[in-house]
Amino acid sequence: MARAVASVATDDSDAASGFVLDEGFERFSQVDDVFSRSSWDERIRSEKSAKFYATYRRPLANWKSAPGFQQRDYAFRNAAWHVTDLIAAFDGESRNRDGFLDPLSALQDGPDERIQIGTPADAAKEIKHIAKAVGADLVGITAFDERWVYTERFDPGAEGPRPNPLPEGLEHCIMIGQAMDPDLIQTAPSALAGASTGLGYSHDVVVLLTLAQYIKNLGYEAVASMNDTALAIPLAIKAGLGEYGKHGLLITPEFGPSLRLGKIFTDMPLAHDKPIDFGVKQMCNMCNACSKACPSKAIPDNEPNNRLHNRSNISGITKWSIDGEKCFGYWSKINSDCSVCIRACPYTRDYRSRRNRVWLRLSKRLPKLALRLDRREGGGERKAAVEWWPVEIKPRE
Ligand code: B12
Ligand code: SF4
Ligand code: SF4
Repeated sequence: MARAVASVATDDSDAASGFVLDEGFERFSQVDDVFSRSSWDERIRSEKSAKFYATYRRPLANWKSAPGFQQRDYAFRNAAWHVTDLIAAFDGESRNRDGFLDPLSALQDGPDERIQIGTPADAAKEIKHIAKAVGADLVGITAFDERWVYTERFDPGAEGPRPNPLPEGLEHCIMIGQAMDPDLIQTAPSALAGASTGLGYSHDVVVLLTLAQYIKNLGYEAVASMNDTALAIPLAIKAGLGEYGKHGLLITPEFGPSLRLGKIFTDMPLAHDKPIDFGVKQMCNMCNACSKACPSKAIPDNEPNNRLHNRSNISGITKWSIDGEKCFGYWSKINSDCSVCIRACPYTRDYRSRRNRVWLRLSKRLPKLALRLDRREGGGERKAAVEWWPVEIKPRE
């Protein structure tokens, strides 16, 4: 299958965001992400990957006896996904799941005339206020940036590309962060930990739909998007939600990397946020906890570079990159998604505790010491799934 069409120029905000693009840059096509490739590419598609997806839809015939992979673990994981799955199926017969292959379509048109809400700074303040009231854990706003928009959407019916249209004039992007349950994450790898993913999406869906409908009710355009349409991480960095880590994920000062991202493209005039720096790069330069912990060896412990592991990496950017084929291969083996890299990262901690907020301040000034403290405290260690459940039950023989 052909790669995406080349385009692009460097943006003025790249230096502040820490983005390094070169002439080899090409926008990414969703056809090339690992999930799409598990439909059309024999390098990824296998009986195991088919079984992996099937466990999200119907019960396994034989449950595993390993703790964290038993019937109730899968029952909870799939229940956590339920609201997301209902919304994903909203546009009927289509296999282009809303929120994954298409934007969320469960929205109504607003009035023709637009309600003015003061300056862009006032409007941004109001949007953040509403987003928080609806349940968003983090909100940041940035300019629309076509470089991170997929060149094509994936069409599972045709197993190939289809257009990725966005209305003209959506100059602003609201980034939403939804925390993932830290207690569930600590049990990764497990189907139980997969419930934190499902819950993250289900909360995200409610926040995105409500906020987008509010914007539409004011007479503006709003396109609500989860994993579809565009790459979330570079937009979230630009919107000041956090910094980029060696494990290839956004790290925030509020939840570390333990969060899910959503976005709303809009033409409502909004003031933009600025990228932040709280010392992640220095920390990642001396830490390799994610790389060491990754069960599939998908996270290299190296300097940022522009090498590609395979066609599932975007090209022409100097950054840390993971090998998505290895990562997804592991998911197919365990019949659930994995969050070990989130669990292992020293930034994943409960910042409601004063002690952890002090740790975060220390991590910026003295990262080596902060890292030693984290390891001494047993940071990143796996908790037994049975400890999460209030009642112990014996697995079926
Ligand atoms: C496809 C996908 C995957 C695939 C495959 C990735 C691939 N290479 O194909 C696999 C199965 C590996 C995967 C795994 C996970 N994923 Co994932 N994934 C996505 C998805 C849907 C699309 C990303 C994509 O198209 N990647 C393909 C190319 C672009 O990959 P790449 O070149 O390696 O680039 C990656 C990063 O470098 C970064 N990135 C891309 N462009 C640029 C540019 C700059 C300048 C920078 C700094 C970074 C950057 O984003 C890419 C993320 O894959 C996004 C949602 C979205 N639309 O962004 C979620 C997303 C990135 N995943 C997410 C998560 C949480 C996970 C997992 C922890 C699983 C879980 N429990 O949820 C693991 C972590 C693996 C890891 N360490 O990265 C979150 C990340 C949240 C965060 N804190 O950053 C996202 C945003 C989903 C969400 N709605 O929140 N994922
Ligand atoms: S999700 Fe698991 S397998 Fe994938 S990169 Fe993270 S630790 Fe490795
Ligand atoms: S585990 Fe360590 S190296 Fe990996 S992203 Fe977190 S801080 Fe960086």
